[in-house]
Amino acid sequence: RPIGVMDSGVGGLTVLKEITKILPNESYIFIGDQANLPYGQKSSETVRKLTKRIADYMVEQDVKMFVIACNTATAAAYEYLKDILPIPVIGVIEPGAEMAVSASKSGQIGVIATNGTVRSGDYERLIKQHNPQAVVSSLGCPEFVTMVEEGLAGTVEAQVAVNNRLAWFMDKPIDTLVMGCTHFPIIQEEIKNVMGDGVTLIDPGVATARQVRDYLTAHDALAAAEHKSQREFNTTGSPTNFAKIADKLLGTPISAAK
Ligand code: DGN
Repeated sequence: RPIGVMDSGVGGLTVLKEITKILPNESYIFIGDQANLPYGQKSSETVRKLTKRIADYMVEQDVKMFVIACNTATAAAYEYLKDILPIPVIGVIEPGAEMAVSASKSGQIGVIATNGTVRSGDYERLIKQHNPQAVVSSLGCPEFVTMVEEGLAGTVEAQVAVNNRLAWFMDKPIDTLVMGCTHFPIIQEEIKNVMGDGVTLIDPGVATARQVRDYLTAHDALAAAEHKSQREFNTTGSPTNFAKIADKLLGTPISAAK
């Protein structure tokens, strides 16, 4: 049975990439809900409904696990879905918060995310659960999502937008920055250029992938070594647009269905 992975758009592919790196034999169904993007500006009730709709579809497809590869949807729907779905659910915030706490020496941690994720306060709450002394500075960067969806990663325009927005951190002595939106690892070069070597960038997708592997291992649910991996990509938006960004990111030609 495949693993179901969802996001509001192409951002979740950064999480899928990390999962497939350590679990290459598994099969995957990915859904980008691009017709409803961005999630970051919607109310948490709306995001919960949209995420539930995709979760129900995934259950119909008989996936063995549902990975919410979107921070905004994790904040809005993880607690709710993990109680009602008949399959295990994994979100990106808890693994990301834990990883940030282990990486930070000073306990001064920055978070960049959508406004929805910042508003939920989940990163701050979970980081402080692991380190009560931590000081968390969170900044909403909703325009980064649109930029990535428009395929602007790697352009001067993207660098300028990142420089302008992240200038906010210049008077904050953070040593760790969480990319709390799954679209952001796609512009991590731009982010690194502004933050410099003194700040460790955290990609929650890496920690999420480990959690997926650990769960499946503990429950004896990994695909057999001889299983041939199949990957299916779906979007509720434009398949051509999706495939273009997905190709670049995953390095293999991808065909997406609507
Ligand atoms: N990729 C999503 C996240 O991690 O929060 C957000 C994208 C969006 O819909 N704004």
